[in-house]
Amino acid sequence: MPDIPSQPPVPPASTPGRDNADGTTTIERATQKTEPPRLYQVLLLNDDFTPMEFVVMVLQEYFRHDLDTATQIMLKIHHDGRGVCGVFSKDVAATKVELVLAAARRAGHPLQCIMEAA
Ligand code: TYC
Repeated sequence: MPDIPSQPPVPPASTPGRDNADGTTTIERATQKTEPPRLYQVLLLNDDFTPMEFVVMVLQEYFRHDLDTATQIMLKIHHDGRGVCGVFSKDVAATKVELVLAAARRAGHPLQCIMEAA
């Protein structure tokens, strides 16, 4: 009759990432850090030629601002040289810039629209 041990066997002491005495290897799971996606501001720049009404339309149609907010943002751009239309993920910001520039060129206006990391 074999002796029944009173305690379960103690696993060998190990160092993470090292081979153990019993031929097994202990590895440590790397902690995964997922950063939140970066956000981008889309801005309009002032110029002397694009009509105010066109800029207000852009802010309403492409950035979903109401008439009052769109007018305030347009006037801020007119006075300060630039203003934020909205903050988006990179892909959405890039698409907004493309659509606004295409609409401005179609209408024959030199309006500039850019994106910057927020
Ligand atoms: N400065 C333009 C004007 O007086 C109006 C304007 C506002 C143009 C904002 C561009 O992003 C702009 N007609």
